[in-house]
Amino acid sequence: MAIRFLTSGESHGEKLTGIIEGLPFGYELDFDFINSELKSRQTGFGRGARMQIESDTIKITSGVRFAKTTASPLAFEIVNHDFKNWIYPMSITKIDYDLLDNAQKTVVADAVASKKITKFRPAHADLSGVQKYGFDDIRYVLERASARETAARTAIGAICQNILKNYDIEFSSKIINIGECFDSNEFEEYIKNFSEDSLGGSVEIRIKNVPAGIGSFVNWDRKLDALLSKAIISIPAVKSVEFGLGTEYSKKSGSSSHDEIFFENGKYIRKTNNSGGIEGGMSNGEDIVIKASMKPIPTLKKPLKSVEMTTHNQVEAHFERSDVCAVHAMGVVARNVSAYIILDCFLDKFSHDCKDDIDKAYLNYTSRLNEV
Ligand code: EPS
Repeated sequence: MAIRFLTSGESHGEKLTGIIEGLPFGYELDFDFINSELKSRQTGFGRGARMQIESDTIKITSGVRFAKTTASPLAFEIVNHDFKNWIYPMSITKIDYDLLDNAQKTVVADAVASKKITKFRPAHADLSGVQKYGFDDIRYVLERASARETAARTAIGAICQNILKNYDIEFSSKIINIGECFDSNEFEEYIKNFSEDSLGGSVEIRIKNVPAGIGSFVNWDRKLDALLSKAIISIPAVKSVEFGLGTEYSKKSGSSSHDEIFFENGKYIRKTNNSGGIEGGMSNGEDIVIKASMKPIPTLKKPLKSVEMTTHNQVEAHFERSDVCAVHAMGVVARNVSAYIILDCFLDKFSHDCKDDIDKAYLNYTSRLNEV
């Protein structure tokens, strides 16, 4: 492991914070690009009203000087503009009611009480989270188990993409399906039909120009597909990750599915890419092609049956403002967490602490790849 990161932040707290450690010295960052990835994560049909409140931009507070990485830990913040509406319910300090007059006391107490949640949402972290910690308020779970945190992971991945662009490594994502709809021209209309409900879907993430040999066949925990899977499955609501033909492989014979190897114009090539660019836990030089699928968002306007935690009465689940569909956003997050993994494995391969040395190691390696 060459790099690591940590994020913090609640959905309606003051801000998200991230720290990335291990970035080499000397990579120029394009702040517009990082912000454009953050903006893209906020778009897509089916997003809720929250996205009109936020306008995510990164504020880097250390680890960068004159727009270049310094090799020190890179820290950043993304502000939650909605926090101004949550100052009392999300207060970091104890609320000292003795300092308030009677009218203020009522307003503040009502604001805090109105945000307490006691009805579990099926398919959310709510119930298991409360059982795990013994919370008396589901909000403790909701705030951190929120997809809001993925803004920080997107910023981290965008920084990684920025660095990998120096080696022509490119990331993209596109929606394959939303619910039963596979026609991109019809996604908007399809989602409108579910405005009282929610929808999941699948995306394809494509990574171009990763040289062969990134990752490892030697140890289980350094396999590139294992690492990418872990990064993507940890995005809220993602339930499956596949590479290339993925689950379709299980229906095929070896002779009808494996990618044959050729040597043409001085290069090793494959004419098909059923493996999705990864063989034996390593990149093979073809595009890395990943399919990630997410379940419908658990928060529903017409809630499902659930239980109220203080009475154990059968009730309808909690509803609060939410998205109907976040499949596009999931694709943006997925390509960015993939960028983090690719950079980590890339730096394991070309392990140096500054750009000039990494450039030389990369050139030396890629120029001998077709000599074997
Ligand atoms: C989320 C609920 C919604 C989403 C949020 C994730 O927020 P709110 O409850 O404030 O309306 O918009 O996603 C984001 C804030 C984001 O940036 O992606 C949830 O419950 O997980």
